[in-house]
Amino acid sequence: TLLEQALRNAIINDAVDVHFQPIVNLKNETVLGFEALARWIDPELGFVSPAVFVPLAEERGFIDTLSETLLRKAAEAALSWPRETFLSFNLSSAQLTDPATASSILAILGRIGFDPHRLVLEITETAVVTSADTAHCIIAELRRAGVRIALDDFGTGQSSLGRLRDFAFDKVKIDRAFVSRLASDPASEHIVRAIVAMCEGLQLQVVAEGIEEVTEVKILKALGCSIGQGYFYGRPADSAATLAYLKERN
Ligand code: G
Ligand code: G
Ligand code: MN
Ligand code: NA
Repeated sequence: TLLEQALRNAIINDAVDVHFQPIVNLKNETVLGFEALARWIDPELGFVSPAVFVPLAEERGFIDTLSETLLRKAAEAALSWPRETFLSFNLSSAQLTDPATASSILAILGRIGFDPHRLVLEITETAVVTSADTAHCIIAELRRAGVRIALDDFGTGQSSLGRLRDFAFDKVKIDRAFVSRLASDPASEHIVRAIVAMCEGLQLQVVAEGIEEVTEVKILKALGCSIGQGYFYGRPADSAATLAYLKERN
């Protein structure tokens, strides 16, 4: 298709870019890390969302190439950040069905000289369901090298609490659907409170996604959630703007 060909060309021509969104300590607003988010503006098609082109690349079998390009770009940019600042990177579910994924990620980090301890990989529940055994092996290999794993979009999709026990995660990211309803919907508040308590018991870090309002920050803090991201703290921005953002804060 036209879109597929345009995306293949964009990858070859290095035209798919990576932007970064801050992840902050809600108590003192220090920046802890950034989530890398793929961005592509095609000269003819205009802005194409990663929600469209990532699934397309998965379906057509070139998600590995796309993801390698994105990780290389993201890690290269992150080399200019303070050493304690982590890089959070989204893995697609198809990548967790391919046993070669762990070694390919570690090889990219090695070539760039990016410390695996600074990398967090975000995976979704769907990803660990489709190919559980392979996903287990990939996650174990990455964690042995120091990479941390975050369960993304928690609470939506095929949630099973058992997965928090069966898989070794380091962090849980509460889906923004709960965060955006915090101020208006008591049920969301109960759900977030329960997730925070459960994660505390399991010694998992909790990150609230999609924070847009100061009211949400206040409720999250009262519920014991101390890490978050969202437009309230910063929209995804390119690597130059991200560096400027870091300089301004230090
Ligand atoms: O930032 P935005 O709302 O446009 O992202 C839309 C979706 O695309 C989200 O689900 C996000 O996780 C996903 N996404 C963004 N960047 C990447 C990426 O580099 N790799 C993968 N696999 N997914 C990404
Ligand atoms: O699926 P994942 O959580 O990786 O996707 C992150 C998506 O959420 C990205 O597309 C990003 O642009 C978007 N996002 C980040 N912060 C906010 C926010 O505060 N509000 C909304 N509506 N979207 C956000
Ligand atoms: Mn994510
Ligand atoms: Na998410």
